[in-house]
Amino acid sequence: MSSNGTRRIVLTGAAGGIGTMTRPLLAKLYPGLILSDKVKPRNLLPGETFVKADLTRPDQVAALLAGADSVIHLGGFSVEGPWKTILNANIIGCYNLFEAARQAGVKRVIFASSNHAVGFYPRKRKIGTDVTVRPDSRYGVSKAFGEALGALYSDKHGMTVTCIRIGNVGPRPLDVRRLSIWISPEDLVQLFRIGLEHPRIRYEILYGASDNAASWWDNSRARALGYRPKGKGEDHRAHAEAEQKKIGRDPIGDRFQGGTFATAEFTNDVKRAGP
Ligand code: 15L
Repeated sequence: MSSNGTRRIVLTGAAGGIGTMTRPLLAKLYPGLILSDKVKPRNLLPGETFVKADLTRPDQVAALLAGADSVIHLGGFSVEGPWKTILNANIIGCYNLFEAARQAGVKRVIFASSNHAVGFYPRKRKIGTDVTVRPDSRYGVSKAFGEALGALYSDKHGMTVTCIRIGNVGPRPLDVRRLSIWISPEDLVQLFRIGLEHPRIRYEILYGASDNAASWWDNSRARALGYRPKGKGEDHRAHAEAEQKKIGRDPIGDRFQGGTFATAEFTNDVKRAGP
């Protein structure tokens, strides 16, 4: 809490894709949001404050989180990349974030995990949040690391941590894979709100998906916490199928939930991959 009684909520990765889509919605719910990134987001809204921070610099992360009560951690590298990039942005950066949060007495952290932490599960299989992670990329491994770090800080230090395995955020599903994993910005903000406010959360992993009939995920835990997604992937099926035609078939990625993330750098026999 700040001295005037309002919550000090920090949003990392504020200049990125998800930050940009959710900021206007968050600004209405949580006036006075502190935005952070390596570059300043364009068009700061009234009430938003920007604090520049590089997640690989513990001193900068500590200064960012001083006095904060909650963090929505979207910061980091958001796709597959070279090991050094993933290591710095998503492993070291994520550690710096949780450790600075602990030192600052932050009560709640929402961690933007990803579907790519479980991207080698076959599309034929419906999975809950209790399955063993099967990352499809170094990026997916870094998200599994963040989830594990969240569990450690929750169990050891009493932090309230909500990990959201985000599918794909946008106004509508981009292709057939995304019909199963799409989430609207409004529904994602609903999940952020649960993470920021629900009184009974200690540590949770939730799927960041709208109400998609083609979903591969059992998101009953999110529903039990009050999540009522409004978006429906099926409403956009015609668009997604038309876009899919332009992409064509992918004999590896089409089998797995992670799609092209599973295909990239793949050298295995496809029958031996995944559980
Ligand atoms: C992600 O985790 C990425 O951040 C995003 O850029 C998309 O690639 C998304 O997954 C997806 O799977 O569509």
